[in-house]
Amino acid sequence: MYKKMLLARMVDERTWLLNRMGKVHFVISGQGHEAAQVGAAWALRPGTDWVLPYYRDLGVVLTLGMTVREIMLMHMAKADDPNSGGRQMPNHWSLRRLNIFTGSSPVGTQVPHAAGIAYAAKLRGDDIVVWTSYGEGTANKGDVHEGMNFAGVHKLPVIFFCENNGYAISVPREKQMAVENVSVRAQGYGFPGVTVDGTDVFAVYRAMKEAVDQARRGEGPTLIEAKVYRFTPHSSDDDDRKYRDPAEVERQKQHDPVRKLREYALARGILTEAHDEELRRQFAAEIDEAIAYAEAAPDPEPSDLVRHVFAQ
Ligand SMILES: Cc1ncc(C[n+]2csc(CCOP(=O)(O)OP(=O)(O)O)c2C)c(N)n1
Repeated sequence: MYKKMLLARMVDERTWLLNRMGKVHFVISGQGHEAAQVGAAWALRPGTDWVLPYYRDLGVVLTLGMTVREIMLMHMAKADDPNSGGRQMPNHWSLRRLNIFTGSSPVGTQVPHAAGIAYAAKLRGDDIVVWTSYGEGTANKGDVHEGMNFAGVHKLPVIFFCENNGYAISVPREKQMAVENVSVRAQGYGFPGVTVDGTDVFAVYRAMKEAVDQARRGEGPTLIEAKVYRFTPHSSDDDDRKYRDPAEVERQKQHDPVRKLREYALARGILTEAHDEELRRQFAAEIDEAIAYAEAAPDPEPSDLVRHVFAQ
């Protein structure tokens, strides 16, 4: 779990440098969300269960098995990008071999799709669960409520996973909803809702395991709300100093999930400083290699522009 969280952080940090170098044009980060993402993905069966993530879910796709090369091909919009052949915005995750379902840019549209896939699985008797994620701002969209209602009525094997980082771009939580926790809404749809500390990978995994087991037993959906904090601006096109105090961000870094797990593992002798150094060296080399690979890869052909847009 630590390896995946560290790799997600290091890939994410590197994309900001690539952005400043003019090599990738848009970055939307998961820094601060790593424990929530890795803890959630850890409870799923890659390539069997269906996953409808949202743009911050770098830690999810890495844990399921997307490679750093594939991620860099996406960032550089190359023809071999398996997410969309370089045709979607970055972080619109999609990978056939891992059952990662392509998403749209309007937020929340993945939620009815997740309920629909879960409904199909139930009708067919397929032994799968469906997992979908979104932020707390998106939790207020009609699509999310419709998807949850449908899933509650039909007791579908679907897990709704809200990564609540307290902001929808510049709008703080208290201006988005009149309740403290998104999870209370599950009650209105007839299934359990829990709030977990999204900086604690074990707490997230525990909640996920329970939800996954329940879904597999045919007992229906769960809403999990993971409370996290976003350390970066909303995206590389956002200036977060306009709506939050940099001191708040610094304070929140005391709960940095990657640092927390590192300290936990060091204190128990599971990780040593030397091993950690070695991991960081190894990941930096893997990222360097992936960037070089993606830079040398071919761009999409202009003539392919509408491939996958219209049926052929
Ligand atoms: C339907 C729709 N409205 C607005 C937007 C613009 N938009 C993109 S991301 C975002 C914020 C979403 O916030 P939240 O769901 O809390 O997720 P976070 O980015 O905080 O992780 C908005 C408003 C959009 N993409 N789609």
